[in-house]
Amino acid sequence: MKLFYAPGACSLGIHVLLEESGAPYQAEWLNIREGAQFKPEFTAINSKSKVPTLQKDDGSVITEFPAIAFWIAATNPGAKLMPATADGQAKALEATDYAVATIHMQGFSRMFRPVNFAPAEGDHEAVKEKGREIFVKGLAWLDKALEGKDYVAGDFSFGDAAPFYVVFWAKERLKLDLPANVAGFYKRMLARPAVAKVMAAEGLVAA
Ligand SMILES: N[C@@H](CCC(=O)N[C@@H](CS)C(=O)NCC(=O)O)C(=O)O
Repeated sequence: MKLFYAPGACSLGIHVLLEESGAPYQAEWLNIREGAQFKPEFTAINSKSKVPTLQKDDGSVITEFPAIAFWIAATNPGAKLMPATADGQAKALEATDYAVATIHMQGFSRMFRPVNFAPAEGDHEAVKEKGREIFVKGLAWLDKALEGKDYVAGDFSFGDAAPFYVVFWAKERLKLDLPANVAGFYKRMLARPAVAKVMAAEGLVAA
């Protein structure tokens, strides 16, 4: 199985889950800064031109963070990445979808790619400000979701991977002060051997 990733991108969460799963995998750096995602060699694998992309050993491909995260948890039962109850599974999916679809795609993307939301340069500051507002609101939601818990579904699960990468961006890229429960979650995540291994493999440093 092969994960196409870019260092510090949202694929970081899937990289962590693969490492946590114990399944054998290969991590292939796709240089999205230089446009490798648009080259025919890659679009033949994922026409969406995005990481994370997971290519299974039979050549079939899974795209979209939530789908990949769910599949890794479902196919590696021994790693206990899938919460045992329907309530726990719903919590894991809820946190994954909110982190990817709202905090990342609506918040972070507005801050880093304002042109995708407003073509006129004069509107970019307002777009960035809206993105920051969405991002900060997202962190506040996550803080509440983590109240009295170590991880979003109680025990560590696939549902922690997407919150992890957005919190990594909050702390290391946006230099935001993390709310208390989120700060505790980030510290616990960084202390996990699989996370430390992936951070090192991607050349990432947590301040
Ligand atoms: N909806 C996708 C989002 C993936 C995504 O936005 N990936 C970014 C990196 S964080 C990417 O590949 N960007 C390259 C590009 O847009 O050209 C998912 O859930 O996997």
